[in-house]
Amino acid sequence: MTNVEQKVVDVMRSCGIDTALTLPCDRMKNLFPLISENFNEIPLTREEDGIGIAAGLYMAGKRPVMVIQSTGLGNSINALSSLHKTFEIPLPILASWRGPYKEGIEAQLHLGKCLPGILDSAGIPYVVAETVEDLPKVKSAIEASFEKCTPYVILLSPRIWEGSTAKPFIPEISQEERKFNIACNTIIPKATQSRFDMIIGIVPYLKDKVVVANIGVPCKELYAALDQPTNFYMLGSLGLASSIGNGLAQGQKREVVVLDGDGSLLMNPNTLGTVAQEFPDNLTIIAFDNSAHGSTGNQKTFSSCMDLELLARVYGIKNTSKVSMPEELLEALEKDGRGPRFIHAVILAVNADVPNIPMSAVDIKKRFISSLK
Ligand SMILES: Cc1ncc(C[n+]2csc(CCOP(=O)(O)OP(=O)(O)O)c2C)c(N)n1
Repeated sequence: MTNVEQKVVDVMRSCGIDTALTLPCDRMKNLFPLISENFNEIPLTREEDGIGIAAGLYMAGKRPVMVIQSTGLGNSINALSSLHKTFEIPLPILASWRGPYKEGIEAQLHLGKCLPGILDSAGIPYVVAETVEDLPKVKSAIEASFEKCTPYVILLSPRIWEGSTAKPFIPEISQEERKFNIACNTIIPKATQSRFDMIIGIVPYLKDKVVVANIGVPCKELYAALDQPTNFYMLGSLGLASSIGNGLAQGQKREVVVLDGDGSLLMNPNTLGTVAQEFPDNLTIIAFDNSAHGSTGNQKTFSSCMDLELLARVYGIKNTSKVSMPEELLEALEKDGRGPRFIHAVILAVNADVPNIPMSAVDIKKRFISSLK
């Protein structure tokens, strides 16, 4: 008789893993307490957020894994393709493979059956572990992920846990009274400045900071205003700017400034919750709010009907502010105050006429990683 869960943890430790991004599956429920005990655990509310955080952690010098249900791979294919595959970033993913083995939930069957084909055609390597004898394959897959700089999926069949001696563990959740004090009588000022005006205005602050720029025009405007090795230019994975910034802030000590957008944040607002929970005090998120998908032709977002600063506060980020002028943004950045910080910057839906970034994804990544060493 073997404690299979402990053996899986031993394999992860032998590969130098330091951080585990987790979203549970019932079949692996006895693994999660051991994960919490043995690694820095970052619990997720959506797997894509974890893909971005993991990329940031890796580029900051950490060795993260994800431990999720296989359905979460379905949520993550674009992020894995446009971030990890494109920039050649490693990420071992231990996924509880639902569907093919003794499955009781009909909704698990289709994706579970299609998953190997999906991974094959996305060029994401995978192995299947069905019994304890397969654990050396798990170790090789984790090592190959880091050596070959690719995501690598380890499909853990529910069969592997059968007969394990791991202690069943259901944590007790105490539901005490919770009190919140969130001011909501806000005025969102009229926008008069463009995103580019704002970026130009904060160049003195951004110099030598670790900066993550949202996909599309924001990246190109940052490149035109201030290109530097400590800039990470996103080329895809919409929604993950703040996730990547969160991982970078947690993985190293320098201050990280994220130039995010309203469209991006509304695609992945739960990243604000993860930031609030993990509380990296060296992280500042600037939400450039033009109430539009500016990079794709100004299609309206519903940020015009809401207050993004309030959203950040509702998620639990306490240090927030609102600005509409470049000098206000600079002042907010320079003001002392512990992070994580969220600055709502109201801007016009206008793009500067700036050129494309003439660097490949891998060159952006290599230059960026070297600058953090
Ligand atoms: C998953 C996904 N959906 C749609 C797109 C197309 N897209 C690229 S940038 C963008 C707009 C982003 O808007 P926002 O974050 O507000 O930034 P802005 O361009 O306005 O500064 C969209 C919709 C994409 N790249 N990925």
